[in-house]
Amino acid sequence: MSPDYQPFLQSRKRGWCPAEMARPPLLDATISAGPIQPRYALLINPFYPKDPIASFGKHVLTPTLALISFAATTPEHWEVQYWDENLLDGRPPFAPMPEVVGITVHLTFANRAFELADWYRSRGSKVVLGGLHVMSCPTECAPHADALAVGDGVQLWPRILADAEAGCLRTNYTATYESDYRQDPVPRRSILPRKSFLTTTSLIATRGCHNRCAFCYVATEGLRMPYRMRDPGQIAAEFEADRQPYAVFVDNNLGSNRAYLRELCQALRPLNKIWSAAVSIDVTDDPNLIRIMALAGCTGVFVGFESLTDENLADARKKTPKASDYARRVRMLHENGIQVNGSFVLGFDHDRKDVFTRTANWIEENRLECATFHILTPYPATPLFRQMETEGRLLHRDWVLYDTAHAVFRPKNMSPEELEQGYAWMYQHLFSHVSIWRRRPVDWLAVAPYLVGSYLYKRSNRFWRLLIKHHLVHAAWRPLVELTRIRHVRFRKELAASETQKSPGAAVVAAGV
Ligand code: B12
Ligand code: SF4
Repeated sequence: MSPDYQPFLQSRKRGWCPAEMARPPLLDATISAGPIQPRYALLINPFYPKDPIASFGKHVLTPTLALISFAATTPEHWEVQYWDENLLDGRPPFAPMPEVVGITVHLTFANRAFELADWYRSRGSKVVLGGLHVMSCPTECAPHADALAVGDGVQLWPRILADAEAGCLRTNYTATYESDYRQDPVPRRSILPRKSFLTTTSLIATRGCHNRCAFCYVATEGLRMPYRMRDPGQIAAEFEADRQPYAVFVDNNLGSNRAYLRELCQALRPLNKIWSAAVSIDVTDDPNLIRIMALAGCTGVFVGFESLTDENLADARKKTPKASDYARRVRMLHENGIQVNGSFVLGFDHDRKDVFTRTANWIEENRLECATFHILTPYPATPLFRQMETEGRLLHRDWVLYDTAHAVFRPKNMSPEELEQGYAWMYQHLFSHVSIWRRRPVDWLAVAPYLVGSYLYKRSNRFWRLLIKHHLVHAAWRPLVELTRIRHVRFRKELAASETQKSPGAAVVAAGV
């Protein structure tokens, strides 16, 4: 095992975690270089360790679009294969050896990406690294790559392959995020292993965000990502073409431009399908838009509340309503049958040791169906990172631990250990029988599907591992998802007929990623 995974494993004593969820498959050094297959490109989503106290299900809810978005620009005379190491299928393919290997790099799996890159390069493949970590730390990535792709892969990939083919690959390729987003091709979903995801329909309608929170990758130095939108009709057509009942929007914030979201909902409504998306809570400024979202099939939203303390939100430069108004806004979503998966960041400068119980109580009082917790993490090249670095508060630069499940900086009002313990307590508490029960929907008819969803999603990691290992994720969930869709279509008819709706239809799928 690579020593890079040791600190991670040592710190993971908090739940059941089989080896294959904690460490990647071995890259056998004794495998010798086979013949290179010309015009064959392999795209790899590297392994990252899973947090055993959170749900393993989250990782196979829907695929990342990082690779399949630009795979769509591969010229026809090239063969392209997709490999996601998190699907537990062992080491990535090597016979025949690809001519080009494209790897997406995030900071938490940068070490694994480098291991893979070194392994393929030493056997003759040309390795191209791209993704968020290449953008924020290019000099760290460069020694492991034949070429770095900084920025939008959709623009870069065809250039890279053309140069590889002509034998003149350059070491650096850069592109902005400012092209006309409507010109992008449809992501190439045909290369995804359909059986391995709850739904293969990850959709992305917009890029960017109207906020620029100091801790978010959107605020990375030098990154210009204006809010760009695809045509609503393009998105509806993609959803229809993938033949799945349920889609997950992976947009940073689908609610950044409300006029656009309204148009998108109009395009989605006739499909009679269901979807979830990340939105910021200010989307509830317009109650009519919430109703329109529900009528268009929105069953859940992933909301970055981040904190219940206004001073923390101000420090993070998040433009958001007052935390005291969050409860009313959550009620509005619930009244329209939209489940709320709240995302909370722990360890801000105004957080004291009571933040854990206070946040957990609020989640229960407001019956959030699901909640996701993140320890505040300064991503390199963000304003938060600079601040922590200047204040001498960073504990280390061991990126594998920058996974929002570890304290990597010195918090103001508690110790790093207390922060990690509080974070672990929050998951254990919110996934407990008693808390799941306290958060049941008000409407009794919605309680059974809520309980099924909660128990399968939150308390079944052994089951998830089996499903993933045996490619049964899709087969096991499809009937439940279809049932949710049918219930939701019925609910929408009632909602359309009534002025306001007070008896929401519950979903068994968790909202958002
Ligand atoms: C889907 C998703 C997931 C999925 C799948 C993740 C996976 N890697 O398989 C799930 C739910 C499992 C997940 C989990 C987590 N995620 Co996540 N996730 C996303 C999300 C919402 C969408 C990703 C996506 O499809 N983007 C759209 C694609 C098209 O954009 P892109 O990735 O930037 O790719 C483009 C370019 O970068 C470039 N490119 C990328 N790779 C390559 C490679 C080559 C060769 C080339 C040429 C180009 C290229 O071309 C692409 C087209 O322009 C993003 C937010 C977002 N909207 O991006 C967060 C995000 C990536 N996740 C994040 C985090 C923190 C996590 C977690 C650590 C959170 C947690 N504690 O649970 C976990 C753990 C996963 C991990 N260790 O990486 C952060 C990462 C921050 C950072 N600086 O690294 C993000 C940015 C969210 C945020 N706003 O903070 N996630
Ligand atoms: S609202 Fe969300 S996506 Fe937008 S900058 Fe803030 S954290 Fe990032």
